[in-house]
Amino acid sequence: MTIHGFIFDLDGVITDTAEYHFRAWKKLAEENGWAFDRRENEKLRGVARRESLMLILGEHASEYSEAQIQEFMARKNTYYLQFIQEITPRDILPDAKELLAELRAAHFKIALGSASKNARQVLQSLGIENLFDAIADGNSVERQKPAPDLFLFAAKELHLAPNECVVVEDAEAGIEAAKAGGFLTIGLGPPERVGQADAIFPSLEGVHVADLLNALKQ
Ligand code: B16
Ligand code: MG
Repeated sequence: MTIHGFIFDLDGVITDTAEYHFRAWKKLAEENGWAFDRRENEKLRGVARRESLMLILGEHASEYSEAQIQEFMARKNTYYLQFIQEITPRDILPDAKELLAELRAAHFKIALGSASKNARQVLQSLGIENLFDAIADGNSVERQKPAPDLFLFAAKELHLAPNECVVVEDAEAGIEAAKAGGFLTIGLGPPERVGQADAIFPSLEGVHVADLLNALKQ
């Protein structure tokens, strides 16, 4: 099958919102006396909001009511929204914007495939919303990564079949989701994390369209 489209994850691929997610969860954890550090935060990479909270609470999750869980998620999001007000176009990861522009010039369709419910706002702050033909975010589907639903939604929006699209992801759950949906996959990061991908790059820095296509040929 010929490749006609690319679906990009947001956090860890186009920008590093992970730092802001960390600060927001940390603030909530401190207010409640929960243990939470950067090592724990690494487990939340690409994981949706509710599942992230469940990972932080661990076996203590059952001690809280649904109303409390909802309040924790809302409070974390309020903090996160405050922190991401700092985001500007300078926060785009090296060469990500250049690659998006190169893909557009080569007539590939481009979608976002992010678990975040705040993805649109982040893209606006980065000033690159216009580079995407479709946006699939945390509001688009019920089942989150590692279920393939988000990427299937994105492909549908692009009017492409999964095997005509490449998913670019930095999280293990994201690669798993893409593979489950029948997509080609590019993993960004260490093999321990994205080793299941069809091709791996440390990041998008210095990466051009030809590099992606060549890496997928093998
Ligand atoms: P929100 P991605 C993910 O973004 C983040 O990696 C993850 O840490 C976060 O919990 C999730 O979005 C949900 O974000 O609370 O803003 O809805 O990597 O899928 O772009
Ligand atoms: Mg990510």
